[in-house]
Amino acid sequence: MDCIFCKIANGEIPSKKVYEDSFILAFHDINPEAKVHVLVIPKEHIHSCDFVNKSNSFNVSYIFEKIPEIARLAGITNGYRVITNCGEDACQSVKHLHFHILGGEKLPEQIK
Ligand code: DGP
Repeated sequence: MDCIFCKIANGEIPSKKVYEDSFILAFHDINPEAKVHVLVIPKEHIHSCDFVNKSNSFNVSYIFEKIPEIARLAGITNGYRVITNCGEDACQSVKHLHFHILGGEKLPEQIK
């Protein structure tokens, strides 16, 4: 499958890793929109929020379990924002479910 985040997950494309285990990978966004901008993805290909279902939703709860640890590992100490874009109107550019963690500075009220 020609998915850039699957290629990052399997090591074909390098990334600046923050955290990795059997199920998920967290890495720095190539185009940061905050002082710290990390993406968290499931290793399993899920197109977007629209494709979360009973058989794969474990990935989402697991990612949220791990987000505080990932934020800490990325050096975030004073709060963060978690965003996922789903579909055209939300400008989802990579069609593999991912969660943006933004922090490391005082964020504007609206970002992304
Ligand atoms: P979204 O607009 O929500 O689909 O965000 C996709 C993000 O992925 C965007 O902030 C830039 C980031 N991105 C795209 N390609 C790469 C890549 O090859 N490496 C890394 N580290 N980030 C990428």
